[in-house]
Amino acid sequence: MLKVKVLLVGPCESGKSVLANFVSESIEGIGSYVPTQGVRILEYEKPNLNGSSKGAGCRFELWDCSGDQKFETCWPALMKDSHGVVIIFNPELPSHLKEIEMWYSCFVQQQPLLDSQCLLVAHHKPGHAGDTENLSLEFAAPASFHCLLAHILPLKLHSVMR
Ligand SMILES: Nc1nc2c(ncn2[C@@H]2O[C@H](COP(=O)(O)OP(=O)(O)O)[C@@H](O)[C@H]2O)c(=O)[nH]1
Ligand SMILES: [Mg+2]
Repeated sequence: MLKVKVLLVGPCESGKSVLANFVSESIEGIGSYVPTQGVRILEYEKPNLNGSSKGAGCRFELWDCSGDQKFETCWPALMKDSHGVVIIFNPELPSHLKEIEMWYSCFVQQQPLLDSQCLLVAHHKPGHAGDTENLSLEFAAPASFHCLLAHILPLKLHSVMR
């Protein structure tokens, strides 16, 4: 079975843990904010990647990293052997916009990873000013993740077969 390690990084309170829980179908619901300390690792399996029952399976590790830069000394250890990075930010917060470049530089450019192994997610919390149609994470997140995985998996398969 293939193993794929994907990091979720970005500013504090951007929705990394909510997104990680949702994608991995974790039972942890959405409640009051609990800052992630260091990292949480969530695992989930996709038994057949191409939709047929005979396809190869894949085990995903989602590394839900803290947005607090006090954990910066741990970042090299978190990044080791990762196949993809998802940067999540809240586009309504100017402080988050300023931070994106730093997260991209540290987690994508310095590894280095290809841009096709990186996904930038602008995550609006429900109830924000432009939320007229009440589109939520439930609709946006799986599509974005599948886009990222579609990029990462061929690269991973290539490295396995070499
Ligand atoms: N209802 C709802 N609340 C959200 C959503 N995204 C973030 N939140 C709220 O924002 C808080 C912070 O999100 P969290 O994922 O913990 O942030 P991070 O892990 O620090 O990036 C959560 O405790 C939720 O209350 C969402 O899609 N739906
Ligand atoms: Mg968190």
